[in-house]
Amino acid sequence: SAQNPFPQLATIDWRARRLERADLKAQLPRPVVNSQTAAESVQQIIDKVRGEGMPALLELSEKFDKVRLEHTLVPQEELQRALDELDPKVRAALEESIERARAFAAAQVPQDAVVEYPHGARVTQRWVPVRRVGLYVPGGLAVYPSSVIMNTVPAQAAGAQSLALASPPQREFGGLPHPTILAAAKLLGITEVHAMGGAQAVAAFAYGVPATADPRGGIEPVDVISGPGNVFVATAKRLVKGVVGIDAEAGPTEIAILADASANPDFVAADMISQAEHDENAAAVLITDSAELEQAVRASLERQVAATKHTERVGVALSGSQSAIILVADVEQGIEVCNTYAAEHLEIMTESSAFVASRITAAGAIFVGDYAPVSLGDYCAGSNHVLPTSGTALHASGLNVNTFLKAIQVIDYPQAALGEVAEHVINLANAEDLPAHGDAVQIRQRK
Ligand code: HSO
Ligand code: ZN
Repeated sequence: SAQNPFPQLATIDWRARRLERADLKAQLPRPVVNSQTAAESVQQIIDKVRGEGMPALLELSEKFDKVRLEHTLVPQEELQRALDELDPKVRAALEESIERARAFAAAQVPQDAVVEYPHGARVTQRWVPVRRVGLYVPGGLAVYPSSVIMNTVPAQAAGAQSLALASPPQREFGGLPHPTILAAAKLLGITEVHAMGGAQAVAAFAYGVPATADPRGGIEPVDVISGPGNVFVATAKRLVKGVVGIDAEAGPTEIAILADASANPDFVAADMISQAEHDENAAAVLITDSAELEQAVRASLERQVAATKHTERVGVALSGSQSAIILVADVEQGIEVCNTYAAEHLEIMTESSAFVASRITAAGAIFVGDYAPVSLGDYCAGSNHVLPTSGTALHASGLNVNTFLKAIQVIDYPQAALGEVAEHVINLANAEDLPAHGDAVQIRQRK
């Protein structure tokens, strides 16, 4: 239809209605998710691996991945072979991606915070990396070497000593993980790769697997598990959280674009499609104050969706209730919508896009202007592509070196410095009816 091309994408018209924040939040397009379903079977898998170790792990691989292994550890020669056989163009691209990501991650390492008080007292916040990281990489249809980079680089920049990668064994590759994953691991300097997947891999990382007669058999427990995965992996990570740290749970991927009449409609449509290509539940939301832009984007979608490779998947994602064009009265209202939606990826294609971007207070990542599409950030911008989804950007951050760091507070008070505050400690201790707390200070005051 010439009047309203690509009608399967909904329009939400808020031009005449300025919603209060709570209503706005409730009426934003979001997918419906059910996450509780897998918990029981996943807990059983975790308990089994925890209780029986390597034999259980191998038995579960046979059951779920249809591969019978003798141990999980991938030989070093296989990592080298995968790298040798990698398409040189892909290798060059991965190397560029790694180099840019490393530069940005290195710059994120925080300085220790030190404060000095009278008489030589000093309190320090010292940043220390977690010792060991378990990185999960899915197998199956979506083989994303870029995600290996995005998870590994900040862990290495943080200074984690030990990094193990798990990815499901694949029948068609003789029980090894996908060769592109192995090649990416080799490029990044990862030497410990395990052919294991699903909830059982998460359990093995969280609780470790005792050594067996086979010296390749044991898996040391990790401190943090990161990386994407299917519903079983996500559920397992949630169930072991607390035993280990985890990165955020990733929901369906999403893009929001704030654009005005100055935006290029073909760029807007291309970026919506590129995100919708990920999966049928992916969300693409355009927020604009320009009805002309809306029509031009619809016309462009009509052409570009028909021409793209994954037409069907893209069509489903764009016609779902999670995707829409939201019409607002002005860019100001658009900013308010963006700050409530808290998109995983937010693109700003407006006049003064850098200024508009500076007014954004909730987003996983902001892509500024016409020449910073999300796909740049997915692969080669230097930024991380593991970002908070489903509105969690209201409180959470994308993957960065802090995910793999913890802060230790160091208290260093000489005697005179303690003397300076002794009275206050004793008085507060008494006020809380914890006089032994005060005594521990008093006993040090006797000369
Ligand atoms: N856009 C995805 C990341 C990705 N894209 C990986 C391509 N490969 C979620 O941020
Ligand atoms: Zn992507």
